[in-house]
Amino acid sequence: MSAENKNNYYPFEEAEKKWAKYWLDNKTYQTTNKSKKPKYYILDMFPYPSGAGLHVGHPLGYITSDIIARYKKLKGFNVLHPMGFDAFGLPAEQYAIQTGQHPAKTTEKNIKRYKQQLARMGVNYDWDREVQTCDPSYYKWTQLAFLKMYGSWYDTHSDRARSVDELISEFEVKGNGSVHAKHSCKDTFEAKDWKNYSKQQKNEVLHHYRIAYLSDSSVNWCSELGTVLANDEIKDGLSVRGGHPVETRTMQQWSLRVSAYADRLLEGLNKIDWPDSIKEIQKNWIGKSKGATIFFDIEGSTESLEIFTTRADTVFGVSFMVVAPEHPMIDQLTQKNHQDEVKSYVKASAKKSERDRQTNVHEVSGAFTGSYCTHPFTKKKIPIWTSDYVLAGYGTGAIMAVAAHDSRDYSFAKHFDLPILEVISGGKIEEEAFESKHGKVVNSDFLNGLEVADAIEKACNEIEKQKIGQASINYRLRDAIFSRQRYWGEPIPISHQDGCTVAMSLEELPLELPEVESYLPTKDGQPPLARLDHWQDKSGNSIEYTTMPGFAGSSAYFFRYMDPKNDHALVDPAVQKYWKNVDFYIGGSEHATGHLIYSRFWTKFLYDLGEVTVDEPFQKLFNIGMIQGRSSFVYRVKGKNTFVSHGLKSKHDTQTLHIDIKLVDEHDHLNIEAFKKWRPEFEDAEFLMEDGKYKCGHSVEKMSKSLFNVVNPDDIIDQYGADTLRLYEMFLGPLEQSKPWSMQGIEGVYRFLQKIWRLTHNDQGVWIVEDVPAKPEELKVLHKLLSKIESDMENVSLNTSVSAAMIAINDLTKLGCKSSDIFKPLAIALSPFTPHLAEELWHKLGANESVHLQFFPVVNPSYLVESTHKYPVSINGKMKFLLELDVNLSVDEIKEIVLNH
Ligand code: ANZ
Repeated sequence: MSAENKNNYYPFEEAEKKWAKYWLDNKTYQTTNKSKKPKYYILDMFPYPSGAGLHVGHPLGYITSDIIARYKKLKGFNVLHPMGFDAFGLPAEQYAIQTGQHPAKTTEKNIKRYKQQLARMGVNYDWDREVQTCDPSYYKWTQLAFLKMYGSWYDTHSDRARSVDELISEFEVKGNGSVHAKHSCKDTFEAKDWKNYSKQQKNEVLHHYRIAYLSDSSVNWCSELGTVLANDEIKDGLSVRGGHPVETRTMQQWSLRVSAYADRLLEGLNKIDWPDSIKEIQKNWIGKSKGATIFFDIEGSTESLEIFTTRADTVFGVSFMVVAPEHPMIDQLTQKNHQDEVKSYVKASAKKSERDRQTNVHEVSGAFTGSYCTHPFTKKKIPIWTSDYVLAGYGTGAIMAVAAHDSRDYSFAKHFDLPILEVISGGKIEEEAFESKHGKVVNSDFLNGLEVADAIEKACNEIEKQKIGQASINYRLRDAIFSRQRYWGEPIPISHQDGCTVAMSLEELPLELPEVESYLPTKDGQPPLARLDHWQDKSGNSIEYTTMPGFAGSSAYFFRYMDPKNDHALVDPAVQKYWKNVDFYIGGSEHATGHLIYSRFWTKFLYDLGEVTVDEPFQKLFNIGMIQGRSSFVYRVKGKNTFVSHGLKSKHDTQTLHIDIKLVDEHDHLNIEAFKKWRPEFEDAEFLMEDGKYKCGHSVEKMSKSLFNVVNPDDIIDQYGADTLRLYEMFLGPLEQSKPWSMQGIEGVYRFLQKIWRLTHNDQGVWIVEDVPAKPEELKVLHKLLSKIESDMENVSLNTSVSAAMIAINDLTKLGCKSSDIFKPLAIALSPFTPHLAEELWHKLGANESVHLQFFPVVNPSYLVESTHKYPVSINGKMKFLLELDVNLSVDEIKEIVLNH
């Protein structure tokens, strides 16, 4: 910057401060709920305020939504563009355990920092609408929704949630036999049974119907974190947060009956504009499978084993049965002389997480229970095994194994030397399982000769006719475990009385999170809330100890922004009717199976209750790619304090260490002095260099504080200003792509802004724009840009708009443009991208109202028509030069000019 002409330099520091204050003072970004304009609701996935603050990867989405929000305002929409914080969460609690600092304090501090960072980027949020999920005035509504789920059941006839009171009335009149519900109740009872049930029995039955219910469920338990984790919180058998081991345990837990909504979650995908990849992930997650359940009688017992299969056509190929180690009948099935083996097998598989069990398909393991079933058609004896490749929570937790046509069954049969019976022709079953669904059925009695699809139908019909089973649909989607054995979450507003659950009344909400002396579980493994003596309701009943999971607070926050201060409802119905749902939702794809499923479920539930008028929360979804970091490494000779340069490392036995990227220059050379000061242990370090320099290694990884590769947007704003940061983030490339952060090119973007300044100011820094009419060539440049921005906004292709703006400014510079007729619309068109600079120019152009309150200039197509065309001229088939000629010339005229040339 030193070489710059100080007089003719865009003083971004002053300008950005001035306009930030102006927008705040004038409440430029305030959004009203009453407007005749069409609405547009654009939303960022709200962040968890982490202690590390924002790095340059985070703003990519925030800047994108900011640009689109500003553009939509200019296009005449009433735009809702709020921001808030997903403020409950594990890191603040872990930090509290280590330091004793209350998580609310850390969270508040982090939020403050986030807001400062966001404000510096010039984002146009209406901060009056901010929500924080840890604020009791917010979580009151999360708790209320939970209570409503507790008070509801899912009626499959009317396909919606209904009140449990209505269900009780039905039980009182006719029992549960004719109730059409999504439930988990194994017993059928009549009205008189219901009336005779004890309070506790009724309580238990109702939990099998409630949408928010208590049950013994098999959960992923992480003892290191002291809590249960959802499937999407585990990767490769370890917790995503912290990488700790996870095992399967059975615990009493609150769950939400998300599975009741499986079909609607699937169908809803057809009416929303989301990336196909995310829809596909959700479809697989919901995993609808059509098949049949079949009962196999157990030898020597009156009971039968119910299995789920999608391949009823292969029923004659069954050579053994497999039940999950957690199957409720496992003890009953295990014969005396097999007990030791089965027991130790069940114990060992509890140590594995469900993911492990699904992914480690090559490790075959299992145990024979000693029991047999009878084949429903052939009446042959079939051994019953247990193995953890069969999952307890899917289907019936038991399968009929068809070794010849299912690869997992095939490996199992090979391993344990069980028969492999071919029933579909076309494969080489001596080598591998033949899993194709095309082929003719063989060795199968009444199914012989049929194609697979026809055989499935015929087998199902026969199964139903002989009453040995029925057609059935299964979903992979599980109910969502809703209990966390933690402190820093929403308290669950339920108390326990004589073994029954009691809902708090709505007037008692919010049930505020109390103070505790320690954030650790109690000695006997109870959650931190169990430490309190007074954690009781009005009647002295103890209140639930677990708290809600992370997804609770983010499942309906988008409705709260519409009406954030309402004391009487999550959102006023009229206000919700105006804003409907989010038009454009921006965030990362990592939420595909978590937040983006739960919030869709939650919305559908609120819709069923008539609380909102939409049943999909996010109409259009856009996934922003990740900005990765470029990490730097040094290589330490094992056991010594000696570091070898990158090119020499193969000659030594070294250990690779991440180091702060600030210690490395653009050629990857280490600043040795700074490195020695970085950590006391490196003070006496020695170096083996190459050509007198220490060269570091590098790689592209996730941007993360722990990898020391984080770039702070504040540093960039200090050096270049917010407008440069904004433009540069857009300039990096297509938004949906992931890409490494690099500083190459930021100078060019910075110079572009200075160029705009020099176009409008002379060498002495004096404003030189005049009220003179624009020349046609200048208008053409302007309108080309306007039209490009319009189409790019629709396609969210903002990098190409930035390049188009650069070209336009170059062209206007060449044309020596001075006309305010050009600069006025240009300031408006650039304002979404560079809001500060545009506001500065706009005011210099004589305005006294913000540029952000204007209308986007109307594109005039007549300016876009090219008046000349560059004709390629070839001689003897070789293109020699281009000749620019008027487009209105006739062929003969062109011929003449070319020949004369
Ligand atoms: C017999 C059979 C023959 C099967 C064949 C497959 C191929 P999707 O499509 O995923 O629903 N299965 C059922 N319950 C299971 C459980 N709890 N854990 C593991 N596997 C289970 O798959 C359904 C198929 O997966 C079912 O059809 C069953 O194996 C197995 F040639 O039954 B099949």
